[in-house]
Amino acid sequence: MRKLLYLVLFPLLLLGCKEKQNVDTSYVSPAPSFNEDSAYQYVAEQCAFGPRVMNSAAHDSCGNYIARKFKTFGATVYDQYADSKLYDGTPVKMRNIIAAFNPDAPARIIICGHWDSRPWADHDRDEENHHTPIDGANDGGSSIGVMLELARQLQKDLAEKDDSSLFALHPSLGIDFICWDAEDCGTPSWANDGEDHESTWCLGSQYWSGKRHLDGYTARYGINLDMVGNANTIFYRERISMAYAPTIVDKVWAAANRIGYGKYFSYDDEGGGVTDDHLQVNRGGIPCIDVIGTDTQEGGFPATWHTMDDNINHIDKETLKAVGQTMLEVIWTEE
Ligand code: AHN
Ligand code: ZN
Repeated sequence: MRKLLYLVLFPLLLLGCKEKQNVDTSYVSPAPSFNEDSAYQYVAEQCAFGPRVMNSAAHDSCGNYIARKFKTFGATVYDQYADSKLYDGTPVKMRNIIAAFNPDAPARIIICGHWDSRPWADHDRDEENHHTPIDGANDGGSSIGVMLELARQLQKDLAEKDDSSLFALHPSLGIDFICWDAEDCGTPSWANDGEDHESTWCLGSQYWSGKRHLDGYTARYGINLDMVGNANTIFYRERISMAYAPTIVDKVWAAANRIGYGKYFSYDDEGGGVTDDHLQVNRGGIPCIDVIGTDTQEGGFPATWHTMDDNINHIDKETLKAVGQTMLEVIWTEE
């Protein structure tokens, strides 16, 4: 009798689970498994240099670290050095780092994010900290950590050298990881006079959108990652992305939901737009979206945003995994 009960109940229970998750459990992804421990380690290694603020030794050393890591993963690395100026006229030496896989392929996808960290914790609850640089584990470090792990996965795939590897099946596809410099040195709140300071942010991507790292370079589309490593993080369909690249938003959100990360990639309409590096890529003529974290509790940017709390202690491996696995799904299912 008891056995019979289980026989009846068990399929019912399964049905219940399936309905709640609303995921096609029969779907088998062709993508490899993103290793969140590895991504976390790359975030920690960046933070260990100290804040990567413009014109600092920590910044320059970390730039070398990022370029070296991508090279060890088999990428062709281009450096784009350029001069710019901060909101107050201070000259800055910028370095955009571009890591190309399958560099000669014509159909390219950009995955990008900034690698500098904010020189001022001007959103910290303690005013004493408003001039202190931040570690930027989430704001800067998390995107690059995810990108490095994606590169490691591409290298593993290349090393297997069999007919089922990504570039064997899709020889016309190439992936470019672009690490923007000088994104986060926009006018600090304590110096803001209420004028429009939009152009003081995203200096590296502004430069690149006018002068690419290679003459005539273009790509199918780009995906910018920003603040993808805290707990209590959710990703909404950001407004500028929806205006310039709605089909790419659909593609990425569908990929995430297909593999069970609908909890992170939400279709709820939040309506916000963010001035970020993706805007510069769009202005340069390549459709680009922003996967940017929103705090699930408070709304708005993650709670650690531009505070002293943006450090390695607040990095959450589950969020890194959700974003990284979604990126692999997008790459591996590209037509
Ligand atoms: C502005 O605050 C104008 N843009 C936010 C972009 C940003 C800063 N992302 C991370 N830090
Ligand atoms: Zn920031």
